[in-house]
Amino acid sequence: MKICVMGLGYIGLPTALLFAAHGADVVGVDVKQSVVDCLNHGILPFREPGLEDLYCDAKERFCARTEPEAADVFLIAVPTPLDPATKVSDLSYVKKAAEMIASHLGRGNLVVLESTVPPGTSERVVIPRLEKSGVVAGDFLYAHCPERAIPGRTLQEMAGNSRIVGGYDRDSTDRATSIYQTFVRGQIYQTDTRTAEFVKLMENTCRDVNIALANEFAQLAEECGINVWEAITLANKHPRVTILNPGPGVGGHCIAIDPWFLTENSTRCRMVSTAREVNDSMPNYVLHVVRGLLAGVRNPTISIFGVAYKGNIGDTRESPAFKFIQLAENEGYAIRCHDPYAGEFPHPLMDATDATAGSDCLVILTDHDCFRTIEPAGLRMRTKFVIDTRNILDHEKWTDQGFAVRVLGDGASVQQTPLDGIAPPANLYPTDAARSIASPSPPSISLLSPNGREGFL
Ligand code: SAJ
Repeated sequence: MKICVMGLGYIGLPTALLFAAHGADVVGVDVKQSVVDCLNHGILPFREPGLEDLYCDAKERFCARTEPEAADVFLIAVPTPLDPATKVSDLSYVKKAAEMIASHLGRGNLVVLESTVPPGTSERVVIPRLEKSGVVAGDFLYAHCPERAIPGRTLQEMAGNSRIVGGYDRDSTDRATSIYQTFVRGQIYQTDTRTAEFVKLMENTCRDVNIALANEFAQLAEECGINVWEAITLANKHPRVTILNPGPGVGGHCIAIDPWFLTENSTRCRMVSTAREVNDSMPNYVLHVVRGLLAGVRNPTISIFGVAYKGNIGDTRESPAFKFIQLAENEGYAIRCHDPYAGEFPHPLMDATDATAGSDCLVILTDHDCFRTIEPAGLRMRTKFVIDTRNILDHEKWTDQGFAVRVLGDGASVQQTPLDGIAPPANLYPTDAARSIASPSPPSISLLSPNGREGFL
């Protein structure tokens, strides 16, 4: 069996290599010559656990090209970005891939769309372009099989997770099911193309709404003086309750994007768009907390630990760090970033010591496991404020080292009016000059201090 995979990104490349490692002859196609050249020299364009070993198992049956060629199966795994201005899906890569395949498509061939798309896209956009080949759907087979793999565990999930196969007709569904069974150990569920498209969006939207609820609970808990992390743990003891974790926002190419694919053709998505708004506002909320701590500090510097969109990966797509940094710089804060996983990032990435030397507030934005074991004693900050938006630090260790720790959603540490009558330490605020960062002072925020009593350090 010969398979042509269109798009060698985070989904297309692992999928192509899995098929090749399980006996298919695979031609991987990517418009980027650099990606093709790298792969044909055994260099992988991104890091993912297990991918190098898989490449070794697959390389005899895999090659990369910039153009498709005749094959038994064509698989489309190209990006479907969101137009940030209109919040509408950009299907240009999918259209291009379908047009490129059309010139090689023959009777009996199967075309599978893995890219995430709005419901109805297969019928309205992809199949008509494939039929420009002169072969009509039914004479070629077609299915939508949305990927469900999470970055950081992509290979295990591609093989282990259950899969949805939505076929144009019965033959298409059965044919697509049989090719995935070459490496998928999970159950394969069959349906039609439109339902499969909808299911994919439901999965990611459900997660986004759940995270938005957790983020709202975090803000409510702060107002109520409650530790949301403890509360969520207790609530999740209920057999029918599963609340996810709050955080500084939702990133990645999926959960932050896909809900808009549901709303773009509908006027009935109030909850879905509200959840997007809540999650997109979390960087503002974190900056609001920073502003409260650093109100009046001269030339304040913020150290950001973690620019990847989530823990233990280097992927920064749609990361909340982008918005947080933009907002903070607009308010005049100097920014320093540290992330041991991230590769390219518009802001220089420093080591932990340089990123914190002389800074005023350390903000944990990404839940990398390595941040859990940072040694605070080694950090030379001007003012020792830490905001843990992921609840991953050993807070006692940090407060023992003289740091004031503020945990997102931990209202137990947010007692109102800590500043009244407490003189700030010397030279923290310039007495002679107007405060450098004149911003509306948010409600004062108390801090966990070494002796457990509120107060300044
Ligand atoms: N996040 C929270 N709180 C949580 C869980 C996640 O704030 O409790 C944040 C993360 O920090 C990150 C974002 O949400 O910024 C998304 O991370 P994620 O781990 O939830 O998901 P992704 O985007 O890495 O992968 C998702 C997965 N979808 C679901 O779990 C429903 C994956 O299975 C999909 O294949 C993938 O999207 C995709 O490609 O669609």
